[in-house]
Amino acid sequence: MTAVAFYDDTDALLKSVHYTYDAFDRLIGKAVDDDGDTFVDRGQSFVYDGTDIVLVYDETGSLTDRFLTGPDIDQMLAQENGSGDVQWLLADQQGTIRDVAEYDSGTETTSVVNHLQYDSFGRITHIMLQADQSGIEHGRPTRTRERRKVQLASCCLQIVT
Ligand SMILES: [Ca+2]
Repeated sequence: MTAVAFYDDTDALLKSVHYTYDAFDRLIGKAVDDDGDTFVDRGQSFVYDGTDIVLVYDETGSLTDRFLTGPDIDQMLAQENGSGDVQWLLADQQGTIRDVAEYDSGTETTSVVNHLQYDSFGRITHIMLQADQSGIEHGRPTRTRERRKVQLASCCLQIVT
């Protein structure tokens, strides 16, 4: 699939998404026209190390995410956002990410900021987000920035927009 277009009942273009692949059939680019005016509104470019995405850039060429992967299949060890915040993904004995730890360079401490629970199909059922320094917010599936980051971390084979 290289493109998806959405039309209304009068066949007016509402939105389109174009995908670009390299010679190894890896997704290397995604361009989205959110309003159907044929101009790209946002996009992403992906850089790989083998089969693993290691860098993600936005449509302006700014680095938005960087991933540190391990030698195992889909083994993601850490991710860094464009602001330089690094999160370490702590897996269990089966490689499932259970906790996310973040290093705070200001306080020189590392703390668990997310705890993940899954159902029997591997879908995230609960995310416990650290609300602030005073405690843990027992979460429900949300669409917060943290959840997006977790989705990227827990399924590095998928590309989440
Ligand atoms: Ca547009």
